[in-house]
Amino acid sequence: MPIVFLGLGSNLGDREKNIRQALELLEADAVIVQKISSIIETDPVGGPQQGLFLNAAAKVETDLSPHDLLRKIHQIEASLGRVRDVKNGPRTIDIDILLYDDRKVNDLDLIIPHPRMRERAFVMRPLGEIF
Ligand code: PH2
Ligand code: MG
Ligand code: MG
Repeated sequence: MPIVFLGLGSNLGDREKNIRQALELLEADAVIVQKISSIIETDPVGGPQQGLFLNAAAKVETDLSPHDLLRKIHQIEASLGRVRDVKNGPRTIDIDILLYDDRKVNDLDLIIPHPRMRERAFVMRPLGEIF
């Protein structure tokens, strides 16, 4: 099965619960969570003034295609109260596909590897723990 690394972030509501629930909802359906990094508190990068984030990374296995996984991620984000208004603004949960096996995807709605992951310590620190 393809191995996928996900980045998770939350800075609204019960941040840790949001991250754990997101992983449970992924596991409920077609995704096997293999490893979860520690959850770290990070300063917001970009966007408006907003509260501190909790960030984590997860190693998962799934037979879903990249786009089917993205669709599932958007459903889970919506079910956890994510409202997409301000770019890079506060959110209950953000789930990003960082890496999908060795695949490269360059579509309007999905770029893999995640184009900004390498410059973001809030992604690379947790990812480095489980990679
Ligand atoms: N996500 C962003 C923008 N800025 N900052 C932190 N600390 N953590 C995030 O997850 C984050 C961010 C866009 O997705
Ligand atoms: Mg993001
Ligand atoms: Mg995202």
